Amino acid sequence: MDVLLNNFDGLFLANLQPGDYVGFTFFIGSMAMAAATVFFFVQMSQVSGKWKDSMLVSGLITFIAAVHYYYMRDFWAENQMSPTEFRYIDWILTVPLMCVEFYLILRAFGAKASLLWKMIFYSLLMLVAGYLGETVFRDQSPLWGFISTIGYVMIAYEVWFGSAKQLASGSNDPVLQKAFSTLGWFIFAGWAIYPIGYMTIETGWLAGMIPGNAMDIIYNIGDAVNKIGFGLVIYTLAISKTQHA
Ligand SMILES: *C/C=C(C)/C=C/C=C(C)/C=C/C1=C(C)CCCC1(C)C
Repeated sequence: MDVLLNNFDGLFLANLQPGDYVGFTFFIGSMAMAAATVFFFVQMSQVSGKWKDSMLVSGLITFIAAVHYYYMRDFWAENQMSPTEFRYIDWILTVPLMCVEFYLILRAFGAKASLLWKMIFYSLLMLVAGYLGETVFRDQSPLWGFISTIGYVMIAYEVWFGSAKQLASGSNDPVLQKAFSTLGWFIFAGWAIYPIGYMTIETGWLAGMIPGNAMDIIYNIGDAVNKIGFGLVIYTLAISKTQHA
């Protein structure tokens, strides 16, 4: 009977214990991402033409995150350890999709696929280096964090000063420019939340100043701000373009 129950036990999700704040942020994350997904998919029918693609991508970003948060919550509850692999698989899917959002809104103003691939390349550099710094080369996490930051800075440069910025400026479309610059702020300030989390690992520059298990809380806040926030900016843009088209 015991054996049976023990095996049976394995079929269920691990429970969060009272006081497990990190675990609860995973739980809240999965709910928030799921709710945002429903919202973005439902609103797809309210926007016109090409804006449906943008809304679809917003919904896919939060959907992929919702599924990963479901697994991350379980992994955390079971092991009280960072679900690093789930985390980076989520990011490696969703960050390129955020690059796709930029491409989609700039396409009408001449964005080429090369801009998209450039941004995706920078994001892969950023994420692969971050992953290596958190896992295989944890002893040299500052070095890998630095390499990762190069990818991050290149993306920010592209959006603030590079060809993406020039396309937005040349659009002569104040509504689009406003949304574009808000997305730029998400990259500059919202994405900057992540390196703070990374620096809390034991070899990081903030080790000891912020408790070690703060990393997942910081990443979870970053994801909520950036994935849902980004989607809402796109939604606002799509709705106003639909009404004033
Ligand atoms: C939805 C997920 C998003 C927007 C994830 C973004 C992740 C980053 C901007 C991560 C950046 C990192 C650095 C700039 C240096 C240290 C390592 C990372 C990967 C945490």
